[in-house]
Amino acid sequence: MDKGTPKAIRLQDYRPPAHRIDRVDLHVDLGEDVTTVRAVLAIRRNPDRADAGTEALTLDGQRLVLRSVAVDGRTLDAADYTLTPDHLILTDTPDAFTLETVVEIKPQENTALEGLYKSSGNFCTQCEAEGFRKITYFLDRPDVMAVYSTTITGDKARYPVLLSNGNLADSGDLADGRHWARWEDPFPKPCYLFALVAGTLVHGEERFRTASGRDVTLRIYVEPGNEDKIGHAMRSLVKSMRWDEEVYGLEYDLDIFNIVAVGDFNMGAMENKSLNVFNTKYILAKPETATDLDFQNIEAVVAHEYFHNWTGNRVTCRDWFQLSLKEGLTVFRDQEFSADMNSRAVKRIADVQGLRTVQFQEDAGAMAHPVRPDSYVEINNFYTPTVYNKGAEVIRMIHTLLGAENYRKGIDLYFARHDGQAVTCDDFVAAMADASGVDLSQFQLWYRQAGTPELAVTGRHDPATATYRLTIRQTVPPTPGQPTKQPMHIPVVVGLLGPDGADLPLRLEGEAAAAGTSRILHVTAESQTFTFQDVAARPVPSLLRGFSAPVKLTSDLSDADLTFLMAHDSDAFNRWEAGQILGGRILLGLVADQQAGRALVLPDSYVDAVAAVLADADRDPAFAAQALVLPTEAYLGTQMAVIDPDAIHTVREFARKTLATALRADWLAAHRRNVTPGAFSVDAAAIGKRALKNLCLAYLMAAEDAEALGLCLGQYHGATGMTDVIAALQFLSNSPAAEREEAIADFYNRWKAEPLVVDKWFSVQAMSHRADALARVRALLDHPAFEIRNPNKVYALIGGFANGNPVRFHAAGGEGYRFLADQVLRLDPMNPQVASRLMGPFSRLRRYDAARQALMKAELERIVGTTGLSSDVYEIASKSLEAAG
Ligand code: B3K
Ligand code: ZN
Repeated sequence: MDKGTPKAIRLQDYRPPAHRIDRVDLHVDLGEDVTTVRAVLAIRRNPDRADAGTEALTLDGQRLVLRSVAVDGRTLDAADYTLTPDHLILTDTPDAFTLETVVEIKPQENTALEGLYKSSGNFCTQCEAEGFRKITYFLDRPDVMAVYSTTITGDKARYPVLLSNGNLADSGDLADGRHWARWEDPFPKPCYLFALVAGTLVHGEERFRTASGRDVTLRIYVEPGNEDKIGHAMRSLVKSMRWDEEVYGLEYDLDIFNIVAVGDFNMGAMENKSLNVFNTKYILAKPETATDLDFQNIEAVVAHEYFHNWTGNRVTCRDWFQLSLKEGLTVFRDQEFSADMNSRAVKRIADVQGLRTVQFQEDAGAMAHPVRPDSYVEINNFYTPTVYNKGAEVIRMIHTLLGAENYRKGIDLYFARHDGQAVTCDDFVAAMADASGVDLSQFQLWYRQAGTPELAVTGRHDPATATYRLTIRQTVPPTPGQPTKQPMHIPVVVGLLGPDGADLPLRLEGEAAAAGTSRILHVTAESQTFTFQDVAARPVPSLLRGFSAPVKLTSDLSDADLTFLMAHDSDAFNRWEAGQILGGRILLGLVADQQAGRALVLPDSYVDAVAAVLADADRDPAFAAQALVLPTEAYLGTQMAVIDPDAIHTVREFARKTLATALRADWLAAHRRNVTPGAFSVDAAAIGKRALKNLCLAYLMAAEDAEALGLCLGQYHGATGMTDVIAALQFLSNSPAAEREEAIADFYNRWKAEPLVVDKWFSVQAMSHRADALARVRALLDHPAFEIRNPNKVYALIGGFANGNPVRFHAAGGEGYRFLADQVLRLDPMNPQVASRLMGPFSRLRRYDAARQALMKAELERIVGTTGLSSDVYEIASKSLEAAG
């Protein structure tokens, strides 16, 4: 590190700010060389910090060229303040005063894409978490909330559109071809929600009338040429606004809601007050260029950012440790919205798959942290699956424990208490507990303890007493900094299936009557037994219905029990889950065979179970498409003590091929039945049929025969929608067929004008399991369409290889590791956030064999030994090394 080893920030050190800033008037003068920012701040001592006395005012500021500082109109001499690379410090200020600073910045040189930067010639901002300090001197922390006005001045021809938060108050023309606009945002907000956009943009527009009759203008701004790809995002926005009124009673609160889509963006999108800025990936869609998954992701991300207007903006976080207060809650909200708009079961399956692969891996690695972390070096490293997705599971569990009605009462109380405030996760839980009367004290451990809890369940039926006893044991594994854990409060939703497959009424010991056929068992101790009455014959338990808690569950269910659940469970999620458990068990058994050099044999009973799901597939094609996917390589890895990427890959491919051959006629028939002729549509039914059809094609291609290849090529050349085109290309990219290279070249030529489609082309090649994948990825770094400064390109090609191609990335010689470390070091000086986001696989090195660990360690040592490293990359590399021992 150039600045010495960066220091950890700790939750326990939190203090309210010594000063408050009530009002901000920003004047941003945009230039080609230099942009000038004049900030007029109304500052006063914080009355809640009587202990602060006359503490100096320490403003954050980075990479700013300070031109002047004035207090109450009096310009200060350099001797009157202290300037450091990160701060502007003023002592002896009045109790309340106006501070005016003028700084210069160079957005066109900002490759980190944090603060004010340029994308395709347009100005835009990204301030969360700590980017506002790169725009002006400020108290850059979320518990400082102010009312803003923003006046933007710029060249009218280059930047005809000038946008900021709130309502447009005034605008006008100036001499020399310049113009200006003043925006006023009446709602106090933390500076991370500030936004400014200026450029040449076109927009689509819609009107929305809120439940109480406010007329809102909705606009989506894009670069010219993309006007035809706005419709789906706009419809998604309207649906989210309506849903939030209906389900949460929350209405939009301003007259304008703007979205701007930009091509260079570090993450998915940003919820700036009334001016959301999006990665183009989550706005632009038409069937020719976007897949069904893209359409669904757009709907979810548009909703997510919109929902932040209340959960995040109106009530925000006190400090960044509380990030899950807004992110976990808002993810839960967008998941439920998508479930209501589409198939609930299929949505839940997809979310759980994501959680189990990505978040469970994080929980088992060097970066494991609680939903509310205790400390961080670089906050940008904590926008994680744990904070977002496990955080959403925590809210979901609260919803389960309280029930929908009490949950809503809790939400109402939360807003009644905290609207306009910056609060903590504890405040949220307190509102939930107070409104419902439910005791959540032990439950709060979910915010404090890292690691995935493990549940071991055994069942015993006693025909003599007609009882069924479920014994549940819980353990929470140690994680870095948390060697021992306390038992958690885990809601385990269960049902019991009778011999005919129907749900039994559930009466627990001590209860007078049965209460429902699905109920919550409150697991709160290390070991507990629950006894069900009136159970005449041995039932099959359906455990953790709907994945009611983010845990790893093992049980003594037999293969026959699982097959029974696959056929009969009334809980659709658990029908899928039973198939995954069975598939996982069989594949992991084969992995052991492979490691021991034994021949691989896929049991007939498993082939029959898959055949049964396939035979029933037309009833719910979207569900079947999920149920027929074998557990992923990443998921299988999470189930092993030491991950063996080669054996996992070999075994999974073997199983795919065996199923492909054994059920060839069935795959073909199902494929034929689900080819939808006629006009292309992206409704749920059509999406489901396409998913099933492409799954069948994937199996058929695994058999590597001429007929399958013919079907695949036919689909590649004949399809109208991107879902089918890219699926065919993906299967071809894994195939030994000579037509592979032709198709890859053809795709690029067809789509080179569409950057988001070219990203798919990079990913498909990066994730091909063919032996030459890394060589190809290296060559593609020099392809004219690859841009190292564009995050989407980096995530598609380098990220696609490191995260989406385990067998090639973990090649025993270590060349994948060397490649990733080289790219991290190349990217770090340009864009630390993107560099750091590529480091994920290294943080899990302890999960691999000694030889791979040593190779990864060597790369991490090379990274840590590099001078001038960002705190982002330094934190992940050093923590990964520490955990490696
Ligand atoms: N709140 C932003 C994420 C900001 C990430 C900063 N490194 C997007 C979202 O979660 O909605
Ligand atoms: Zn969010």
